[in-house]
Amino acid sequence: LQQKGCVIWITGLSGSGKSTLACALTRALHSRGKLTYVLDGDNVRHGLNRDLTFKAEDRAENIRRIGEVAKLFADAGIICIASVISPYRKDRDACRSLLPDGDFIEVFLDMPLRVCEARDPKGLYKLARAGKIKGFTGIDDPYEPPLNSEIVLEEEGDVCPPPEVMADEVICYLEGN
Ligand code: GGZ
Repeated sequence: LQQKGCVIWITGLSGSGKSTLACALTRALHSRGKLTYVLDGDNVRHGLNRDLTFKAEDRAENIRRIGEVAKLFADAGIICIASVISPYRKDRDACRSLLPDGDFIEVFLDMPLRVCEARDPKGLYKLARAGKIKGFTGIDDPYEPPLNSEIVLEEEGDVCPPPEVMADEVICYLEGN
């Protein structure tokens, strides 16, 4: 297998486009003959992490488990893409510290709350604003933005670049490093 494993950690608010980016990135990597695996927060919470809620200690445990599993994939030579809100800096940094330097690539999908809330693909922001979901990230639970992520993806003049363009940015980074 001519491939070195690594972890690409996509962090950002609900509705920022993490899953869509993970999907575009997987497709782009596959077309280059790379083996990938996506660990998506929402999916993992239906299986491995179905015992966990959204209170802080459970989010920490969610991230810890996803970080450990991502490391297993990376050890096996697979490019593991984790797409999870991962709102707390110390939890993300703990996942980073599991891997050798350079093997954890943090991608901050820096979409403003205003944009994510306007998209509201599952109507969760609406429920959170109405007080029907408590402790929703960005509304009444914190999101701590990364300070030193390898890649920051943001709007360009009020327009969000298409997922394929953002995926290309990540691939450029991987090729250059
Ligand atoms: C944030 C929530 C919450 C609360 C349910 N806060 O955008 P989605 O809907 O499809 O994906 C979100 C998902 C977040 O799971 P993660 O495992 O990524 O979160 S964390 O890293 O914080 O552990 C969202 C939905 O679950 N969701 N309740 N209170 N997002």
